[in-house]
Amino acid sequence: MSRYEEAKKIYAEWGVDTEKALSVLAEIPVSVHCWQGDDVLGLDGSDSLDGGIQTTGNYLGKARDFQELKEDILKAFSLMPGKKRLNLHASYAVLGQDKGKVDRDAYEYKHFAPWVEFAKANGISGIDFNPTFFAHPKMKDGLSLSSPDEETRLFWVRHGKACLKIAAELGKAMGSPCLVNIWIPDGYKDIPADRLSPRLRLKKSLDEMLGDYDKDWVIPAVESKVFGIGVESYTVGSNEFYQNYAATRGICCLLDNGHYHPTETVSDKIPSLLAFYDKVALHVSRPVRWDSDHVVLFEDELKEIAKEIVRNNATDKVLIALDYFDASINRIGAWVTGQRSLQKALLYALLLPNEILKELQDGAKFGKLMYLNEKFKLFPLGDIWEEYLARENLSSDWYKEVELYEQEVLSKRK
Ligand code: RNT
Ligand code: ZN
Repeated sequence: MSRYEEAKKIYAEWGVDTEKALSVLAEIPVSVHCWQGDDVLGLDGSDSLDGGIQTTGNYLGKARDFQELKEDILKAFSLMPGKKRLNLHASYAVLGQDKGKVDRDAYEYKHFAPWVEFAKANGISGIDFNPTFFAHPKMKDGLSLSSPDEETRLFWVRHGKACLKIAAELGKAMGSPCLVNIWIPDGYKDIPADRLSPRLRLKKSLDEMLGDYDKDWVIPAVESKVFGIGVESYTVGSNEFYQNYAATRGICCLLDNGHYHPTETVSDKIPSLLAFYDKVALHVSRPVRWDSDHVVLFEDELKEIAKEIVRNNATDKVLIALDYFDASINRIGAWVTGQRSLQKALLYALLLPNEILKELQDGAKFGKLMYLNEKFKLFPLGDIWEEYLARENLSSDWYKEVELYEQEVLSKRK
């Protein structure tokens, strides 16, 4: 009997259907961020990052243009199992002749059509989109949508509107609604004299931006944050601000698991929001002591996040995206490791006897619940994972491909 067949029997004894788990896993879309390939620089002219987010490291082979980024995405995607969407930032506009002439408030669908062509040609199942409110000269004193300077604020409102229009086209072209995630870095390094006015301006800006968008093809979301480097004392787009905004405007919250106080967990926030919202969006990241955006690993909190998605039958309600960027190791390897970690966590959750575990909780059999949870940690997940990879024409020996690509392609980028 193969290792898979043996493992299948072990799980079946607890009523867990491994075949079902494998087929469900293969269909859960994961939106893979384009920005791991070039340290979040984008293609529209910025040469450094700001807004309290940082990449550290100087590993060879960063993608320097559209062509290289596409090549790298293809290489990374070829090593990732499961259904993939592509997550783009507005700063990845392919401007061509318009470079230096057209600013972010005037970007159009045509600047992203080449990405659609690329996505369609390569079996990518959808595109998601993010306005880029950072690393740009029109950020004034670190502020965008909350700026007290009306010209600045309106520039960024126009950028947001342009992005929502582009997103509608992206959604239609891909035949799948486009999640538009709004994150702004706006905040203050030190104790503010006025915490309310910036939030009122942000609220007004969002209302102006979201006044008219294509409800069939666009899913707007707002991403809160507790603090960023250089903006430690105050963040305009806080958790309370955005949750209330989303609830009153009928849009979606996006939870990034690097954006809360260290003992708060996004796994616990998912069911809290599912009690009120049809959809919840995620940025899966790995914060190490702060919102460091380390490569996602198969860790406990990731498993808890996956459990909340799977056991609440929310695989079509929770819109999963990845958000990490490491410039200190091979970027393709980083990309693949993070995406595979998430897939492993989803598989782990799909292979739990969730009904039995719930019954134990309801019957207050907490000792047995603990015993079973611990028992399942050592079940033969690895054998089911190998089978999943084999069915996706992949294997767990993938790093040699990364080494070869580094040798043949990345190391030649000087
Ligand atoms: C920043 C947010 C945001 C960005 C990306 C690049 O803290 O997490 O989602 O990481 O938009
Ligand atoms: Zn994020």
